[in-house]
Amino acid sequence: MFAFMKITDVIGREILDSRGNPTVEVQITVENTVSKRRYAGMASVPSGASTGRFEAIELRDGEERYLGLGVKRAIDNIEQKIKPILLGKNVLEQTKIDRLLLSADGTDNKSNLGANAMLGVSLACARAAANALHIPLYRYIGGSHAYLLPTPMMNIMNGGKHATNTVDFQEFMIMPVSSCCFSEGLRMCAEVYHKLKQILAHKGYSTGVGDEGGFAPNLRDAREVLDQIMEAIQAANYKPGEDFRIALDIASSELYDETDGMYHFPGENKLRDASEMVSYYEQLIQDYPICSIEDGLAEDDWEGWKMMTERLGHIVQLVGDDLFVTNPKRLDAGIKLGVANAVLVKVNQIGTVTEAMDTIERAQKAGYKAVISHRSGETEDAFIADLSVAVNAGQIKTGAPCRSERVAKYNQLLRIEEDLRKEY
Ligand code: 2PG
Ligand code: MG
Repeated sequence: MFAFMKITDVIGREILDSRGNPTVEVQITVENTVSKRRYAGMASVPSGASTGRFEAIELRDGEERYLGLGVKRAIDNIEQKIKPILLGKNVLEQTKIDRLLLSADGTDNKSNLGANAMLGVSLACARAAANALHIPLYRYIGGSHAYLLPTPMMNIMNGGKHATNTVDFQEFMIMPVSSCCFSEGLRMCAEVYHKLKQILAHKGYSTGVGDEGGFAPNLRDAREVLDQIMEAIQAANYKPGEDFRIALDIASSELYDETDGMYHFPGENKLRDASEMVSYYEQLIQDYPICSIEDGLAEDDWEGWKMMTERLGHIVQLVGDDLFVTNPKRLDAGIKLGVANAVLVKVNQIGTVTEAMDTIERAQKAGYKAVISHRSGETEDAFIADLSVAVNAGQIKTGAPCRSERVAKYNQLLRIEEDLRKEY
């Protein structure tokens, strides 16, 4: 007899994220139509601070409770509009489920049902399906091809919108390049993180952390931050360049001012135009072992991006975050124009598992890298850890080895590494 996993219940609930703001959690229950056994899958939705203008819409209530950030409307949409459509459907048909969500929403930016409502359901369906089949989530999503643990892009110094310090770049990340495996890379990163804390404390800087767990002292500019990181790498007995490279997320859309077309660096008290930004990166790349720059120019500056790709694309990875917003259409446009050479993948920027997978596939087919990423507002859900292995992304950005919502992803990757070692 043909068995399928029938969706029997869909529950939405308002929970808190790592910044103390409400977010959506979804619980899906399914029943094996032959054995009658029941399984459940739960997932929750992250939320950004430096959000791109072209991201799918996160529905917020705008009422007094939670300072306008409540998600009761999204929850109502899950229980009143999405649940009736999904009851009785086969949870194993992820693409079909996501298509149903898309047509029920009927907008380009998911403003009707809310990308937070849709993503919660989409993720929870994938997890319920994996649970029902008794296979790990990464295996369910990635099939037999999933084998690669990602290299952490570990954010150890926070600035921009993720901290209240004077640092203008948003993220300074270390990437272990001489490690044999994920667990060793993670250990090396954690060692550097602790050395960095000692160094900052010794120099009298604050060791308080920003939204993604990186330190957030008041330093003058990127060079001063990078100098501390180089010192920490060496203090941990590693060699900058040989053992560690540096990835930056400038999040430059936040620095860009449309009225004068300039990038404003309030911490440095400086203005730069697009070409000066790229020259600035060229100098930094010469002086530090930088291998990746994310959102080096603003989300709408396609011409600037083209110039930047021509000047830097052959020496470093150029990652489009606000530029592509995990959207297959925007990525296609970028590939056609030859801008960037990597895409940042944040599931909530697009709102369904199927569309995120589509973006990843398009990137990989075009020779672009796909970097799987958390948001600055996260939960304990480690879905993206599984996703990174499922698609053999090779890179994950999920914060410092500090704050449980960040560490949850690293810990899940440790479990997956153990699992894969048994298989091979
Ligand atoms: C980014 C992200 C994650 P946010 O810009 O890449 O680090 O930040 O979630 O605030 O958009
Ligand atoms: Mg970014």
